[in-house]
Amino acid sequence: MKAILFILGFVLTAISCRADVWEDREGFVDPAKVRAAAMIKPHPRQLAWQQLELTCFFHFGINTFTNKEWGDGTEDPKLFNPTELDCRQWVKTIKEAGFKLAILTAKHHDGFCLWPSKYTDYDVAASSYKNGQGDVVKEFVDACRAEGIKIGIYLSPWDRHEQTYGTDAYNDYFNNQINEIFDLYGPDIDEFWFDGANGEGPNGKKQVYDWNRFYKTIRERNDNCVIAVSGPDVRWVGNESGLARESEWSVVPATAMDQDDISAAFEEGGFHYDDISPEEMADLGITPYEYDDMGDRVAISAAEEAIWYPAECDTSIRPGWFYHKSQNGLVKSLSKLMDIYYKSVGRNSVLLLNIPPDQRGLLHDRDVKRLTDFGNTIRDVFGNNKAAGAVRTDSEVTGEDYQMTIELDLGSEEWINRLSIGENIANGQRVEKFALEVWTGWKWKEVVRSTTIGYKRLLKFPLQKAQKVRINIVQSRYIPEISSIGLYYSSLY
Ligand code: FUL
Repeated sequence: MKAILFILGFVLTAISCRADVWEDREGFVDPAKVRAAAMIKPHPRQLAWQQLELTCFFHFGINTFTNKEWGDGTEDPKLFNPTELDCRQWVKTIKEAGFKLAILTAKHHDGFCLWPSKYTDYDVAASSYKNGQGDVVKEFVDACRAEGIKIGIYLSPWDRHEQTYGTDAYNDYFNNQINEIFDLYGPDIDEFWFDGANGEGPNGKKQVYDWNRFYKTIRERNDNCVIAVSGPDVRWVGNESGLARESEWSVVPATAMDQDDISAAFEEGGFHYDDISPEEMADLGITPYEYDDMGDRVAISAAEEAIWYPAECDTSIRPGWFYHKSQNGLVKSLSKLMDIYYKSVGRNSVLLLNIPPDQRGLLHDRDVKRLTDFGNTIRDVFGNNKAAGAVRTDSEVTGEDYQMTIELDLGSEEWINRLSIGENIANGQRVEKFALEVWTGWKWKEVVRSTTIGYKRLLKFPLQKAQKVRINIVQSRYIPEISSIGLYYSSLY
């Protein structure tokens, strides 16, 4: 009994010691800079990307046939030989689960190209697949177009095969390949994904990338194409667990775009940690990025310049990025995927979920089943918005913190325990602190409080029965523009 009381006491103390989510970080605040940050808007290509919410990766290549995660570029291209390749199966599966864009690893760090490239002979043309007559990128692009899924290409800057790697000539090589992708499959490539891993090439040299040249090429070929991670449009969230921060700002100091820092973060090990939250990483002292709030008032005040640079949360449905038979039993559970959904899409980020095709060139049954369940669960939980026909009354905006309330009359008493709320981010991201309250019949009762909103915030709260609810905007950088509010009931997720 004593032991139980002791444990209970410990747990209660731990809970009561947890910092309030509204607690501000100590430090210098410049109100003019904070206000200016609220005026920063996304580029239309960034806005369109954010609205996708669910995007996916297909890691497929020579590693699929060697059972490796990182090939070293010496693998025999003949090993690449999917027996039942069907990109339409991949794309249909993800489409049915609600995903809107897919990214194929056209070239991973091993340098092996999934399309017949005129700039190298280390590609599908040298493989056994269709006796060298195949083109996986074409099959992928055709499948995406047929299913109405947007197209993304992962082209690894780090190349462990190409002999020119580490010299200026490699920048030509890489730039040529970007152009070649557009020539053969564009112009409607919607995303280029450049990771930050930058190791040594076959000659032991490291590459100094001509990033600006690559970006310019992409902009010239398709100005709507988003350039992610080692790129100016989309920011890597900083871990490979699919989890955003509690407060995830799309406006951050411009230094977040520094390519050397991004590479260093990858090398420091940001990508080694699966199933670990940013908060846990910070506790462990692993801070390749600042895992705490990157865009709070203190961060913005210290920055010379702030930019719109929204977060993308990448993770794999399995422990590895590539398919390994031994991981068939390790496909992430539905509850894990739903937790990731709440902490990525539900925290102002886009989820980039990897599903690796197997050696047949098909998504494995277990992954298909899990994805299908994932899509159905999202539809179940968020399909019935109890606030859809609500009467909404917005108060005046008052004070330096732009406080206001938004009252919703649902028309009848409803059971609710999930909130979805969004800002009109076309005009910027502004809200810093807000709460959800329900009318008990004689007073307003707070049921959950949170920090940033951005494009979308999803929150769970204890089950309530209410007809009137109220969003209380407690602190905002400028006039709040709340464009969507949803209230739902979920029994499990
Ligand atoms: C990292 C790579 O090293 C991994 O293999 C994987 O492609 C991941 C998405 O990005 O940088």
